Amino acid sequence: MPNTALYSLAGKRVWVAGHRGLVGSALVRRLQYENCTILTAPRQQLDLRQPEQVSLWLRETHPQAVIVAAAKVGGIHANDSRPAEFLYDNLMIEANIVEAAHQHRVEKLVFLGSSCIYPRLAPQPLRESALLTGPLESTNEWYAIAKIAGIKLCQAYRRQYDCDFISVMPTNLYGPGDNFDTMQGHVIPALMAKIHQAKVSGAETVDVWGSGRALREFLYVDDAADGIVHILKHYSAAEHVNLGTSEEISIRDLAGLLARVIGYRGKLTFDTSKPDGTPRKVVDTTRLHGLGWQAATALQPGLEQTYRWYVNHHLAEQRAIA
Ligand code: GFB
Repeated sequence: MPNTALYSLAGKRVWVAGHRGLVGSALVRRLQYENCTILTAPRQQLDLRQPEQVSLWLRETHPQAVIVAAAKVGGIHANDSRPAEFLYDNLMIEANIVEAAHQHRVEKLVFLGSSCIYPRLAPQPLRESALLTGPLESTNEWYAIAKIAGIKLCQAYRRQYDCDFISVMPTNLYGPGDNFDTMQGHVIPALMAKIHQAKVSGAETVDVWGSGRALREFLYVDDAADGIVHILKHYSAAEHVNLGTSEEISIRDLAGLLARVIGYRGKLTFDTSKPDGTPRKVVDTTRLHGLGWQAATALQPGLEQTYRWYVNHHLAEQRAIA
């Protein structure tokens, strides 16, 4: 591991944009172990799609470091059915934050991309250099275009204004704080909620979308936050850095593992009228490992921790509201 950080967080004011989301809330947990002041903006006070509000927020709070964890996100169905929101909201959020960070002389900015930025049929594992080498996956091309634009914004501001803005490209994330909506969420929280409901109601089958043959890589969100902070401190260059485990699993095996973790003994059926999305998506982590970081949480313990959080916090909170 490189011993000396290129950028020290000690004594710095760090704004986590999107602190209520899956990654943002994990970043707030992680940054508590750094000797820094964490800044977060209440959503009712700051609409990140409004440039004046973003500029005013930076003028008033003057952060020295910014992590752009704010984004309109969702699973395959949300991406496929709300293209305008996924493109417009994400373009506005990232453009406003990057421009305001430049205006207000932010020392270090980390932008978070997504593994859907790579071409649908790019060689696996996906190297950073595969960006913009072929057509995108159609179910999430709108989100992907916005995320590619975010990476390019950081590169452009670095090149023209010498800003230390970098991009990290996390693989599919999961963990406490995820969106467990069965229609809008990603595969892990959506299937966890569906399988749990089936267990509680005694349903004999659970519908898994697609053929089950698609391959995905998953990173536990607290590992992702730790990796992002590590990259923030140890990396400064135009090209983005993949953040993942390089391990993949089929959706069929993932669904079986979830059923075991949840204790569901019914049958899993595959609904092939629903899309598989990208057939395979596993990132190359050579650059990440070169920076001296790798993930600590294997998939099964990560799913067990997430399930405990889902039952003890998410469902408990919902019962309290009802
Ligand atoms: O997680 P997911 O929605 O996103 O779906 P993507 C992953 C795979 O799980 C797909 C299957 O092959 C789905 O068909 N799947 C099976 C399910 N059952 C379910 C279910 O109940 N819900 C969901 N959501 N999927 C997203 C992109 O792609 O990945 C975003 O749309 C973003 O742009 C994100 O990049 C990380 O991996 O297909």
